[in-house]
Amino acid sequence: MQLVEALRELLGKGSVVSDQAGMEPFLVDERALYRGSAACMVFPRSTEEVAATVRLCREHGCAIVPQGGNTGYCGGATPGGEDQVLLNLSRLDRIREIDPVGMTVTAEAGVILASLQAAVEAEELFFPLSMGSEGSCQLGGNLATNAGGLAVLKYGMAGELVLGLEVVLPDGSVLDTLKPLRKDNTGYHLKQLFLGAEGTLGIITAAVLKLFPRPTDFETAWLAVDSVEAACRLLPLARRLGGDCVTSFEYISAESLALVRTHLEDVRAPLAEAHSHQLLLELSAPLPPGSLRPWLENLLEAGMAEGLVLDAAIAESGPQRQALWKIREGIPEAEKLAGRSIKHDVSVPIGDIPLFCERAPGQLAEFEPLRISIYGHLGDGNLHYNVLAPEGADPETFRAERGARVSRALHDLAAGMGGSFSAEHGVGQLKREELQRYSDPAALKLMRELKAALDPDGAMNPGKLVDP
Ligand code: FAD
Ligand code: 2HG
Ligand code: ZN
Repeated sequence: MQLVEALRELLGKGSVVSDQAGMEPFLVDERALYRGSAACMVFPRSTEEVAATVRLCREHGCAIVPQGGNTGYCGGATPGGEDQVLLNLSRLDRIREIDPVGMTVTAEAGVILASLQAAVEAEELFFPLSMGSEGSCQLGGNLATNAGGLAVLKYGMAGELVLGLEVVLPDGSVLDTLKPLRKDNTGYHLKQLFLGAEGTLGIITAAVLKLFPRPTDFETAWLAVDSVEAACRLLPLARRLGGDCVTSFEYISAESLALVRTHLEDVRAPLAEAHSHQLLLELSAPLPPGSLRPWLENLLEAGMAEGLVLDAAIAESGPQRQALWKIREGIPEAEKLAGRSIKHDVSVPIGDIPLFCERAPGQLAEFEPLRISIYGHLGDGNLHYNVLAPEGADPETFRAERGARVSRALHDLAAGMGGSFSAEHGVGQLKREELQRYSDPAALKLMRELKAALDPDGAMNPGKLVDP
């Protein structure tokens, strides 16, 4: 094929893969919902090579699908045909600069999130984006999906951590807003266009990110709470009495904990008795170790006095803290090992989470029997309300027969409560129909117009999010 040869000439033989076996692992998405195909796969090493690749593909009328760590949940990085080139960013993996005074880092899109965290920590600084996939997801993918994760409550979503971006546009030109400025009101904030655009408007090649002082004191506790409502009432109390240091406020249902205990090794229940509703609460700050303990004790006492907290286990060491996080972060893996789940990533205004949880079983009544694993970022009003086949049933058949209707029922419920069908995982190809169904018509029109203005030929990640 002419284009593949031209790409080999441009990038070098070692940067182009066109055999099926070599491409195979990159053509299937994390959840194995999609199996794609592509003319070839390229691994450019620099912004210039990305730009030249885009121009060459454009000349040949070929579309481009950007791919980071391929951990996305909505099939956004899976290519859709042999008229598409899969552009993997993993070789753009340099940290260009860490500025300890301005507290910023300039890093390329292919840097793995955990490597970025480690690099800045070595400089006594902190990049707060954190999630179970951090060992393989990449900065570019995090920004393209505007990922959430485990510390949004304190630090915000991925996009809120960005000061500037470098983006290769669909015409092959480079947009450079890569300035480490905290304040810069000079017209439209163009970087916002690409945060959460899932690669449909351009390819992010680098970013300037905000850093924070590295937390040195952590208080992590596993709490049993009386109900989801009690958990929601505890949140403002914890934030008030926690000295504004509450970093994570994660909900874990009994079913989610049971899945982890059944399917992962070396997992002990943190509390002696079984409870229906649990929280993983973490306070952290750049303070001398031990400083936060009185805050935590104070808030636990207040929570118990109000009947919200039933029991608590406080991590007394780094390994104990890690053991608690292993449970929370292990839930997706445990669900996978249990035969996979029908995943949901809904958000509603935080105070309405109890109402959502009260109404959801009614919405799902016609699909019984089923198992429900509810967990997630309660402090952000975002739950993963995941549905599994009943014990003994075939998970694939269950999903095929009921998946779409189960999801529709839960998404309708969230939307009816002013919520979102995708709080943090994006749209990709999985939730395009939902985007049409739930979006404000004016918003949808504007999205299409923006797409048409930036990418009139629809050459950037076609079939994802919206088409022009
Ligand atoms: P990919 O999957 O490769 O791509 C995702 C999308 O971004 C695609 O549309 C792709 O085309 C586009 N893209 C990738 N790189 C670029 C680029 N450089 N420029 C433009 N577009 C690009 N997500 C959360 O939000 N919160 C969580 O807590 C969370 N936990 C997870 C836990 C596990 C165990 C797993 C497997 C996933 C989890 N995720 C979570 C989902 C996923 O890890 C995130 O969406 C992540 O941000 C995707 O990054 P990636 O590099 O793997 O992107
Ligand atoms: C999490 O919060 C991720 O662990 C994954 O967003 C959610 O697998 C899921 O359902
Ligand atoms: Zn999540």
